[in-house]
Amino acid sequence: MIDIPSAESTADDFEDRYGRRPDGVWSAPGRVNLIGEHTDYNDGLVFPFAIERRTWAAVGHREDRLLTVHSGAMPEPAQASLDALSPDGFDGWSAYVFGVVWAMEQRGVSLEGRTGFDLMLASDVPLGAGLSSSAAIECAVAIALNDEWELGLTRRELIYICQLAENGAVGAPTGNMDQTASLMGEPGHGVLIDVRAETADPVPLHFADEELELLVIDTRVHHEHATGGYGARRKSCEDGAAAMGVDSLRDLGEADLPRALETLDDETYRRVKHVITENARVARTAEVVQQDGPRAIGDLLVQSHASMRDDFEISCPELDLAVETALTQGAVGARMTGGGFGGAAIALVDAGRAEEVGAAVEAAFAESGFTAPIVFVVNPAAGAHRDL
Ligand code: GAF
Repeated sequence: MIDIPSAESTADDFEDRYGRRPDGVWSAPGRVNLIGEHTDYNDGLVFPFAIERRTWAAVGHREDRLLTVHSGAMPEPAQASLDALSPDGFDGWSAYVFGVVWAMEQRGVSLEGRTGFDLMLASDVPLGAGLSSSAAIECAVAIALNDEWELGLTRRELIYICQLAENGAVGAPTGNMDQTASLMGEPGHGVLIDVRAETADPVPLHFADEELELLVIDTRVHHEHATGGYGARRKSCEDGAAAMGVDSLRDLGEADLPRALETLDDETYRRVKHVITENARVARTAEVVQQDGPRAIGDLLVQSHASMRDDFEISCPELDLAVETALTQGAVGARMTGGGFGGAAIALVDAGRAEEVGAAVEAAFAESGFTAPIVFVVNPAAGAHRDL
């Protein structure tokens, strides 16, 4: 039997490891992005939601200046000192934890006179599936330390701290969609994010009211945003904005596409076109879901996938097959979700048909000789909070 972690089990693991009860347990969720891909670092619009899969952080204070982290998923604990925090010294996964403390200091939190902590992490957010397992760790640690050290930081400030941890300590040049979804999610709601305006508004999704379920299809093709295509896409967007004479692609709309076609080389044009049209699709999806309900957003999801497959070129055969099969099986809409180059697809399906659609995707993967996918249903869930 697989042990699914919880706040209680994480507190017990803390006690087994450190010989005392923790001061508290906090948790933060992974996320699914409903629509709006690679728009966040272009100052754009995004529409993700937090999911029930979470990372728990049990924390207890220490008398000295050391930080110790254990995780059930990792064989070795990691340690750092509040007196010598530098991203160069963070090893592997511990950068997600110590990076948050480093980022707090970078953004003006004084570490002077503070004592260290012991921490136990547990998570059921799948790693490398494009569901923000990394943001879930960062946000759980950030919200825990905000309480434990009585910092009084706002959620907006925590978003920027966690993004800085990801960019400066982990080394992934991401935007802040994942951290925003994890910190601002609400049960039953999507989070409509306007990165430029610094807003994150809850929008009811009504999946259950409309007898729909959201299926995640983890292709198990692993991706890594600290290296590879993600940074290359970001650079194309920056180059495209510079060539068009604007600060960011958010300054462009669909009316600018003819000029972009004349100005940019073919590849940069297609990257820019994806971002411009994706921003428009996010705005439309938020309107349509409120006016006509979630059954009416299917075409927008499908168009988003086509744009990522053909123009932004971040899909892969497994993601395309997952989307095509789900649609053939009658899904209302389907698209890849997250940074791309692997990870997961989502499909909005009639409640009760999730198993059938999942089985069809599994069969199609087997027929193509792909690794068996992992398919599960997610629900829009609560953002980061204190559990115990
Ligand atoms: C990853 C990044 F972390 C996000 O910031 C976002 O850019 C996403 O890819 C693509 O939309 O999840």
